[in-house]
Amino acid sequence: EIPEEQWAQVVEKSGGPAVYKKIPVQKPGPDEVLINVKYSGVCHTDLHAMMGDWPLDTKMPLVGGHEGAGVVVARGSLVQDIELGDHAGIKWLNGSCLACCFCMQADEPLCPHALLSGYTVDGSFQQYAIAKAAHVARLPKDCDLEEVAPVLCAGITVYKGLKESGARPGQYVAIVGAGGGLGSMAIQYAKAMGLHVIGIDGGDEKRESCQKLGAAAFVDFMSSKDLVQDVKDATPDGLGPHAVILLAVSEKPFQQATEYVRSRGTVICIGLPAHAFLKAPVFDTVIRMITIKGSYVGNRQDTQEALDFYQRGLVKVPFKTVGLSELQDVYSLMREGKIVGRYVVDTSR
Ligand code: 8ID
Ligand code: ZN
Ligand code: ZN
Repeated sequence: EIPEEQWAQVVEKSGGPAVYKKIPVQKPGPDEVLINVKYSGVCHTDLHAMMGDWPLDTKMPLVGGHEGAGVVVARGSLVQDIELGDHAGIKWLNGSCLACCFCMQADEPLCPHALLSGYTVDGSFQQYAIAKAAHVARLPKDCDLEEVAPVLCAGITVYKGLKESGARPGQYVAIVGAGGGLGSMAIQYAKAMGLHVIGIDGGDEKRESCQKLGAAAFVDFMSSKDLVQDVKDATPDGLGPHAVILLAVSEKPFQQATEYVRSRGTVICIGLPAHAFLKAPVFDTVIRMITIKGSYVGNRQDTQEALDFYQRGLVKVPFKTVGLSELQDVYSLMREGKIVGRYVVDTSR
């Protein structure tokens, strides 16, 4: 039975807060499914969206959330390859046109008509959410919806970023922001891909978490006297990591990465601190042949591959679960940088 009304977290003005209240349940269009969201991960992007951090407007009022795992409860007339009762995931890319030059090449995150969950369309911080059937993640029937939720953004994004880095098995990768949601996942994907991981983050709790998840070395950005040297020293020949995955929500590490990346290495930018700029010395970038790239979520194939790592037991983010009603408290902890791993919200409370 699909109710007329449901609980949701609604942002009513840029800057927040999110308000826990009842709103109507929407009906899916012909090419859409309605998903009864059971659990949703809380990504730092949701906080950026509420705060209006980026030069791209959100819808308003806005239901955030884009790591939603649940059960398909209704589908439009054109939807054929997904059944009622199937497990499915709502990810950042809610829909795309499937016809532009980017969609044609499976670069659908670049689609100029892309719909973004919890940003330009309502997302998964509600009990019933809509997504385009073509884009929902197909989740196996036997998978734990609470545990898999963070794979739907954090997992897909870091998996794609690691692929974009071109790092090969046996090489070293620095993960910056390694104690956070994306970082905790990145350590494990990197390890599963045969890479050595240097985790960079701040504080003992994050150090312990990174080491437990498999980082070979940890550099504390808050206490290190010479971060660039410490990162280089964490590689056996002292020449620095072959790739750097930038997940931090601050500008400084984006300016430092080209200093410690190995010659011919690649710096992958994923974190999206507000109003930040990249800066690198031209001389070094040229004579050390450094590549600097952006990486943005993943396509449908990346999604299923990232989920496959989870299914094989290779990745599992450390997470804490609270009620959807407590979302605002999660944002407070996130703003203070106090979250190790991910928070997941349970939409039933
Ligand atoms: O597709 C994309 N590009 C994409 C997808 C998903 C998320 C981008 N993101 C962006 C988010 O919008 C956010 O800006 O990635 C960033 C990280 O998201 P998150 O992992 O959900 O955030 P978090 O859990 O708060 O972790 C951030 C970590 O960075 C550390 C913090 O201590 C925290 O553990 N950190 C900071 I702030 N400054 C640091 C520094 N100077 C740092 N770590 C190392 N050095
Ligand atoms: Zn996200
Ligand atoms: Zn398109």
